[in-house]
Amino acid sequence: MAMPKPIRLLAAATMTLFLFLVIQIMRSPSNVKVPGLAGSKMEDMTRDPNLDETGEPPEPLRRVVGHNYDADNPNSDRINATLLSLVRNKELGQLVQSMQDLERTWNHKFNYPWTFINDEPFSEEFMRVTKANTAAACNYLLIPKEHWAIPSWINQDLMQESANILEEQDVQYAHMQSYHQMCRWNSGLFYKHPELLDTQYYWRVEPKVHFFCDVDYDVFRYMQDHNKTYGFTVNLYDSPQSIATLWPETIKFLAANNHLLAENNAMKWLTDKDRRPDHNHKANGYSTCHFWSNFEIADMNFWRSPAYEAYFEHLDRAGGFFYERWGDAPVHSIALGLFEDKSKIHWFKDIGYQHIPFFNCPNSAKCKGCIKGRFSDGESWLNKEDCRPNWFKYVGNEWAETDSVGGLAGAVAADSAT
Ligand SMILES: Nc1nc2c(ncn2[C@@H]2O[C@H](COP(=O)(O)OP(=O)(O)O)[C@@H](O)[C@H]2O)c(=O)[nH]1
Ligand SMILES: [Mg+2]
Repeated sequence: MAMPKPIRLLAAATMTLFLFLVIQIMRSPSNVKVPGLAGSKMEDMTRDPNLDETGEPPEPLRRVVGHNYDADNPNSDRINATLLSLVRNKELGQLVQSMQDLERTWNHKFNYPWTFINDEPFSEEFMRVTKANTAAACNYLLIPKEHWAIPSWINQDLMQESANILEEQDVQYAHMQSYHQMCRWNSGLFYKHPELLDTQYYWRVEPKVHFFCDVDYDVFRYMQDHNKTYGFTVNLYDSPQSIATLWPETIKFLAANNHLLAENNAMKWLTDKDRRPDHNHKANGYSTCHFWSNFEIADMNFWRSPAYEAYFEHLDRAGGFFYERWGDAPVHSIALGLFEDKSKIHWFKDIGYQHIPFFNCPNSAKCKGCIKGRFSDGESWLNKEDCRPNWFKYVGNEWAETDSVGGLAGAVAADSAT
């Protein structure tokens, strides 16, 4: 029996729509484009720059010469900096593993002091074992109670209710109060510890991380000599559910403090909505791109600046460290992206690093134990959490000039020759 014409038309339209959808799904991801060849920028990553042979960043670089970095040299070339680890006594074994990696690849040469910090006193065992794993000086600090405590203006009932909602949205650590306290402390309090007030640079080290590559220059001197504020290894998307109102609060802050915006800021990296529109949508205008802050090499003077102080104060009063689960990573990253000149943010590409489940693993004979270019050793969907393509697109790849040909540097050269 012949179908009536309207039904035939409907069937044809449905078939066309179905075919269109199948083609869309089977197409390679739409965000893989030809790399932009303007200067050192990349429109998107078609190839991980960690596959290109990587050496050291540009000179000047300070190296070990004779005894200039000996642990007991009172006139050493070390500058005002420390390796800094917030850690619990029960994490001693995992911390020692991180220490051993960092001592082997870098600190046995430069002997920067370690600072361990805790909300409870360190055990005798903790102090004995950590000291035994370095020739450098070790300091053990207790966090002042008022820095760690949940602030008086936080409503505990609301906090519990909010944690229930976050948990329903699969936000990790929703009900773990200490995790919220840790994120707030790492955001706006660590550099206010009375015994750190005179320290300028720090390298944050967490338990259970790995370092893979020999680094033969003083990274703190690199920061100082090259006028860098912040160094990262891994650049990621965040879980939008954990920070739903962080960007709206940031916009409110900016409305009254627009003058604090750096001229050469990284706003576009923070607000991109092309690559993961859903993330931007759920985070109310924030791409969720951030530097993964379990690794940071940075200048505390940025956190001590009036701009950051005012921003942290605003966020702290808004309560999102407890009513949501704002992490120190997005908070630090938004502040850097807005208030700092983006040329002062450095990708430590040459520092091979892992914090489960992500890596920064360069292609270099100095690296052992990681697979060059590997971004994650978890499920393959984790690869889409990489936010470096946005960083390269809006800020650039500072290594493009120095990395060996074959990768981006080669592509740029080839393009300008035509
Ligand atoms: N002293 C102390 N350190 C903590 C506490 N919670 C987390 N940390 C430290 O904060 C850092 C981040 O915590 P971690 O459990 O690694 O969180 P994740 O990496 O986000 O899963 C690590 O250095 C932990 O040792 C806490 O309650 N007390
Ligand atoms: Mg960790």
